[in-house]
Amino acid sequence: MPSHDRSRQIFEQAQQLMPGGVNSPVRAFRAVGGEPVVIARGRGAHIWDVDGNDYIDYVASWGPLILGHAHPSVVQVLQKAAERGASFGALTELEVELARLVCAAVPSIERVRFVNSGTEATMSALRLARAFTGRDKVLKFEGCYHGHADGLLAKAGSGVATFGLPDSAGVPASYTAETLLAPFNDPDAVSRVFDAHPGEIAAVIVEPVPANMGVVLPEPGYLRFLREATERAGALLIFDEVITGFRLALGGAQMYYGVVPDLTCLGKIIGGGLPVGAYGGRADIMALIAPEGPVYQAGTLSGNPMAMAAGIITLRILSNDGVYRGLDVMGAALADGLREAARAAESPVTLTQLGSMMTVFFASDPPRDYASAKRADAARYARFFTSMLDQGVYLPPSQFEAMFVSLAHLRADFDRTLDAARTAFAAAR
Ligand code: KE4
Repeated sequence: MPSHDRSRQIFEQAQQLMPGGVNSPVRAFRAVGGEPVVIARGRGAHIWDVDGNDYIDYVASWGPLILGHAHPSVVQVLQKAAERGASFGALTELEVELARLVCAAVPSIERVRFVNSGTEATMSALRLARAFTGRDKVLKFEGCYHGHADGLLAKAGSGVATFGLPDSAGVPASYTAETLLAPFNDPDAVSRVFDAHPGEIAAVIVEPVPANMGVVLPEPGYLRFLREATERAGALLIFDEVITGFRLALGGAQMYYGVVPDLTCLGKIIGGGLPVGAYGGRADIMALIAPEGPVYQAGTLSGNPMAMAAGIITLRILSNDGVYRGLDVMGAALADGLREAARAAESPVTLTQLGSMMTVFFASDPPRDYASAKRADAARYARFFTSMLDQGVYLPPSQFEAMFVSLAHLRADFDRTLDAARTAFAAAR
């Protein structure tokens, strides 16, 4: 068994100083038990903890590290950017270059605003949608996560498509009263919400391929239905592509499925590992953003040169021919290998995979929405996770997250992963 003495020491100190000892809840391993390992460094597809244990990493910092850790080109541009000065709070040419790359790649984005997180991106996109339509209500889907802005921390009340109730302490009911909810993959539920609130809904916000209830695939025609239903109702369609943006294709899920929203939220990959979020879309809508229009949104470090430099080199590398075909092949190969390993261990597992993102559900059927995803056996996932961690494979510490393959993963990494999985599926029985 690997030693975690140093991790334990550091985590003990961390808990004295920071709530849960972490700066984001999921990192505390509470969904899988045990204590988190403290990471010292990463390179390529691998990370090492402070006790020197080596892990094949499938968290990728929750998605951003699609090139792998410490990619030489990213390190180089960051060193140069740091030498020129980390931030000026003024326009730099780097912002123009990253904006050009994003607008060229993402079908819906004619103009873009950079912020510092996915939360800021979705919060700002909703404010913009409300201003553009003059309407107050928004519709989101159970199990989809769009960051921690008050109005988006809502869960379904009683019944199905109802007013949202706060999903966190400290959020007044009035802040989620304008948030409507429906199950994902249920067109009738969406129609019922629009019928119940004619002329009131500013926007529908959706993860086009939800990854925050584990990876759940949109059923054929569902995204097209949301596009047509919002157009009919005079509401905007917002794709939260913080995870799927530049992950599923250079143009994200909207390119992959051929459904173009009015606004798109981005994050993670476009920062190359540094804090960046963005929202963008139709030029006539984006024209409402200050200082051009009346919708206020601002940020001290928005568009900072370090993050822009990392994002630019990342998107340039992703723009090379064959990158996404390679990621698709690798993702499918790993998913097939994991399915085979689960079958060999007679473990009832469903593996949902699209491109380089996937989730191992301890369930007999692939979930289609949050209610079915929640029926997965999270306790078995926790046992699987722990066995994989002890064998040097670092998976998301929650059943309701996504695993990511990067351009840095090698066949040897997959072979080692599948060896570990055969043992871990048996341990999780
Ligand atoms: P951030 O504010 O964490 O940068 O982005 C929020 C966000 C928005 N939209 C989607 C689809 C997201 O997945 C996220 C954040 N993702 C989580 C993991 N699923 C971040 C990990 C964490 O919370 O620590």
